[in-house]
Amino acid sequence: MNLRSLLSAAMSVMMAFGLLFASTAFAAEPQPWQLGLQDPAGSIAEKATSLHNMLLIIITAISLFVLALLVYVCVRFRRSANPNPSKTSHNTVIEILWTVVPVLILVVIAVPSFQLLYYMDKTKDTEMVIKVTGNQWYWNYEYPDEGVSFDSYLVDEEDLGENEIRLLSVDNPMVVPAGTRIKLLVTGNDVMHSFFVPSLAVQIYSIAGRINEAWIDVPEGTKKYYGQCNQICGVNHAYMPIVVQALNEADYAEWLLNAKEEFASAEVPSMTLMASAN
Ligand SMILES: [Cu+2]
Repeated sequence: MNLRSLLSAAMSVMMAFGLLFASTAFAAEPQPWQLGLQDPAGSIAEKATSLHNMLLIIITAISLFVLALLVYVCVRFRRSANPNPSKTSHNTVIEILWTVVPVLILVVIAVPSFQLLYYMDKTKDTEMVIKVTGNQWYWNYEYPDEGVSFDSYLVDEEDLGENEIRLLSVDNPMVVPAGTRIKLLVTGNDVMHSFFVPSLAVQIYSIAGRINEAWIDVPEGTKKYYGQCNQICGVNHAYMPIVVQALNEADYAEWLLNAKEEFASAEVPSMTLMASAN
């Protein structure tokens, strides 16, 4: 078996593993003994996952290639097999190769990376806005166009209801309509936090005095997407989870109606403000 067929065999094994991980059905929450990423939800997460799978194949192929070279050199040029080592110090062909090939690999990686970066950066096609504020140690969600604002706290272990998850469930989730592109304005009130929902592939710092922008592409279907603050933010850092609850249009409208009564924000909604200015 020559080196090339060995490499292509290794590549096929890796691809099979990549497909295995990609196709395993995970919920939008971490699973015990989980390997790989959570199931992607929405276009951003799908693009991020396929980029990750491609990178996994490339880095594995490179690692195996380097390992194979090392093993070959150790065996072929060991003292007993090669008692008089050559004094070669330059080889133009191989020097060009080990410069050009890595450059080409980086280009292959850079093109989809930049595509994804610009895709994630483009918040102008979003349909609604939610302002997310990180606090020590809970999240606040504000719907500026609806005049709704509420805090979201961890559900204590002794208060867990049915289907609620220890350390991940919250009292008031961030409710969103399914099948919607949502712009997130993320800011902070005290120390640095980070809004991270793995299945939606959103991870963005929440910093006091600064507003960071991101967007999520919530797919169709009633589902909960779990996440956590992932910037070490103090003693209760582990106890400020995130739940994004996607509801169908009718349920969302009903939730909004109740929320407007229960969570009416003290501030004047931006739309009313604009109307009164005219
Ligand atoms: Cu935090």
